[in-house]
Amino acid sequence: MAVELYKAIIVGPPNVGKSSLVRRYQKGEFRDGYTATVAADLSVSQFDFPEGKVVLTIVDIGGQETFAGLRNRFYEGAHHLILVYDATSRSSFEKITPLYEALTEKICIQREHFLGGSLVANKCDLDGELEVTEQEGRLLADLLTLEFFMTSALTGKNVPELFHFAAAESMRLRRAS
Ligand SMILES: Nc1nc2c(ncn2[C@@H]2O[C@H](COP(=O)(O)OP(=O)(O)OP(=O)(O)O)[C@@H](O)[C@H]2O)c(=O)[nH]1
Ligand SMILES: [Mg+2]
Repeated sequence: MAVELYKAIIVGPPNVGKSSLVRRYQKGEFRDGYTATVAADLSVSQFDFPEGKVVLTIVDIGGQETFAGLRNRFYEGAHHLILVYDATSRSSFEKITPLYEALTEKICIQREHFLGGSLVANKCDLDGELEVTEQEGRLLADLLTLEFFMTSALTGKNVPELFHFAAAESMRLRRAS
């Protein structure tokens, strides 16, 4: 059976939980402490669909400003974009639109060959501390034509669904093009 290879990039401001989402998905674990991702981390996941196997490379890009110049290098050739904010941080939500615009401006992620993506509201386990409503998140996702997920790397809520969508949507969009 054919194997299809896709690349997903996971992008967002620092400290929103990008690496934690990947760690939860890949290893089924969660860590409390924060270690900023230096430049980027790569991992690979496999998915079995009725149509065939998908191998998804997940590029987890460090959000710190120091890596701003480097980031563009990792965008190249991406099939799927996962944009993450922290639902307990209004300022992280406000950085999503400029980040999205910067991404789409780059040669490698122009709308016509940039395929699919999701907007992710992470840290949804912190009920009492939410600074961004679900409705605001959904509105922005609609505006940017992204799927919307409310996740928690701590509890694992919607984490498999997020990465499964990335693989399935990459496959679907390639077939549709
Ligand atoms: N309560 C809660 N804390 C979380 C969640 N996800 C991540 N965290 C915490 O948030 C902090 C930042 O998580 P990281 O995954 O390192 O954030 P990041 O987006 O990869 O940060 P950069 O690599 O600097 O871009 C850590 O202290 C995590 O333990 C979550 O879903 N719920
Ligand atoms: Mg990280």
